[in-house]
Amino acid sequence: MSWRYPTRNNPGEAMQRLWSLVFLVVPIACSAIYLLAALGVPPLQKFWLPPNYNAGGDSIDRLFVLTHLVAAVVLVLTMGALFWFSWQGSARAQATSTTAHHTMLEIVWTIVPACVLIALAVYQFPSWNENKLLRPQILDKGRAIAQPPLVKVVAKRFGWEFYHAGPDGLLETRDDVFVENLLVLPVGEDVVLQLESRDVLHSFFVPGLRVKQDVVPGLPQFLWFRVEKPVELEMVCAELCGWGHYTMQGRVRFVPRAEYEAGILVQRALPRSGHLAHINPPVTHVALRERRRWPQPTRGVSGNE
Ligand SMILES: [Cu+2]
Repeated sequence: MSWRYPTRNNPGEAMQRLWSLVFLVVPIACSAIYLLAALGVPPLQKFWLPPNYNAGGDSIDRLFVLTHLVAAVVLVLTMGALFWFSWQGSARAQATSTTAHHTMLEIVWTIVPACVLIALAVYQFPSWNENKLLRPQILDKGRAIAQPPLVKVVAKRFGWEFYHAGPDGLLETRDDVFVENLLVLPVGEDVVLQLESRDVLHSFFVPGLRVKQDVVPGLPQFLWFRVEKPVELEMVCAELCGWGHYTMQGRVRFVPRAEYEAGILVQRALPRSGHLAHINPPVTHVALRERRRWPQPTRGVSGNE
């Protein structure tokens, strides 16, 4: 290949070369940032996912990495081709290609991505089963039944209500314990949550557990996970649900079973809107209380949010 430097005869060539370089430099810079974030290099590590605490989250992480590797290969190939052809084209801007159609090329770039997507879909079956289909089971009078939920999570504009099953272990009974924006759960066992919405679409997202589930009005959902050590994690709403969507944050705290049960008993003695305050009160409580004092939108005016 031979290329010419810009001349008076071809004044647009320099600009075309500049754009070719943009196609090369932008993906390289983005990929470098992405790679450094994945490797945990500060301060870029905050762009990556936090550590995973859910046993079922490992398969999701493997799927995440594999999907990104596939996407990286596609990115390098397509951006490389884009750079190469635009650079070459800029050197012979006046030349006109006679190729309008290439059947074999189109067959290849349709079948190869289709095969890759099918392979990814098959690869994720076990993870989907573990995290979405095969709810943990318990024995009830010698019969295996789906494990009942321990907490009912009610999403609303703009916050989370948590109804913890009381000492009877059942939901929607008189001994349920209500806590707002703080979900307390036991470690070392499978936990099932029942998700409901009081108003619009929300999404229950705990990055540290790798769980994200849409919460749909009128359609209770179930979600399960297992955490092996005490930890407190961030919880957010991942569905744009209105003006205060960004304030819809909560905490999920995993404590030993004994501490969980003691907390439930203490909580039952408190007024209905109290918190599990004796369990190492979090700093976030102040912020969460403040948030509830925020003005609420007037009824009827907020329909288009
Ligand atoms: Cu929301």
